[in-house]
Amino acid sequence: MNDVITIGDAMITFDPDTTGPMRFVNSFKRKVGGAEFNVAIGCARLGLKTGWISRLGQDEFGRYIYNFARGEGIDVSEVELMNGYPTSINFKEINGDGSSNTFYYREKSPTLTLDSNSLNEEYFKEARLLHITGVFPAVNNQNINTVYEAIKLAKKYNLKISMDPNIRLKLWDEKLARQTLLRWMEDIDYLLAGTDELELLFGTEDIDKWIGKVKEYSVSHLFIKQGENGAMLWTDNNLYEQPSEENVNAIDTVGAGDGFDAGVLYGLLNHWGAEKILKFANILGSMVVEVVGDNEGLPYLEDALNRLEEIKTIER
Ligand code: KDG
Repeated sequence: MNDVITIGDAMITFDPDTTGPMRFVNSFKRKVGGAEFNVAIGCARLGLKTGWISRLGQDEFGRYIYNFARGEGIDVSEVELMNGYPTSINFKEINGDGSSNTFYYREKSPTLTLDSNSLNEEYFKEARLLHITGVFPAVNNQNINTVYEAIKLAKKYNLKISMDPNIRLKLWDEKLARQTLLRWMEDIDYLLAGTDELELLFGTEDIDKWIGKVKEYSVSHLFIKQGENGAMLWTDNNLYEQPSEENVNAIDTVGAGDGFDAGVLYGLLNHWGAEKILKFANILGSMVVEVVGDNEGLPYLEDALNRLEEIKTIER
């Protein structure tokens, strides 16, 4: 049985060797990325049994990502390599402050061959939680129906559902993003979102109004990610706040939110209390930003717990 299953498009991510405008970057490192895939890696490293539903190209990059996933211990039984569809790619441009721009090449994503009929019902029967994000539906309109079908299967078999809106306006427009994600909200248990995303979804900057809205949708936990300003959790009519980790040297912020999500899912599935979950999730986010790459900084459970419990590791 998988603890967590997720569905999404992974990519070969080219990370620049130098900061600054991409037209002046001459060399890149070949890595892997993809919002849902990063969460799967994070969960697997923490020891959760994790399954990933996807399609990759039947090409060298597809084989690389497939083997990478297997190496991380992710269950790839629902991943197929498809002929005629190149594995998705993105190039990153990293600015001096660690922020970045992304350039996608994923119009003919292999996940176009994954539709609502290709979801394996048995896979959902055997899982505890479905994690979805707003990236996969934004890659192609067809994926909107695929995710909706996944939500229906998750409901049928009583899985908890977590959603990170992960709104990428390079991939879809605000209106479609809002309409799609709000429709799904009715079935979501855990919402993990940034403040800008909540503003876009609910049309207000007022936190009390966000809480009012999620109550209408019967979301039980609202996690509010604020990056260097920490995070909040609203649940059971209480609002918890946790400052961000101190002394974090952020060099690449991409993937921080996915790390946060993996920490939250681990805490929730282990029935931790609100404050501990927030602290742990912040730790995971901070560990991601200290390393270049979308998922390289995601820790193994022992390392994350050492930070949580402030246990010093012996280095030499
Ligand atoms: O959350 C990080 C991801 O977004 C990144 O790994 C790749 O840009 C990406 C995407 O669209 O999935």
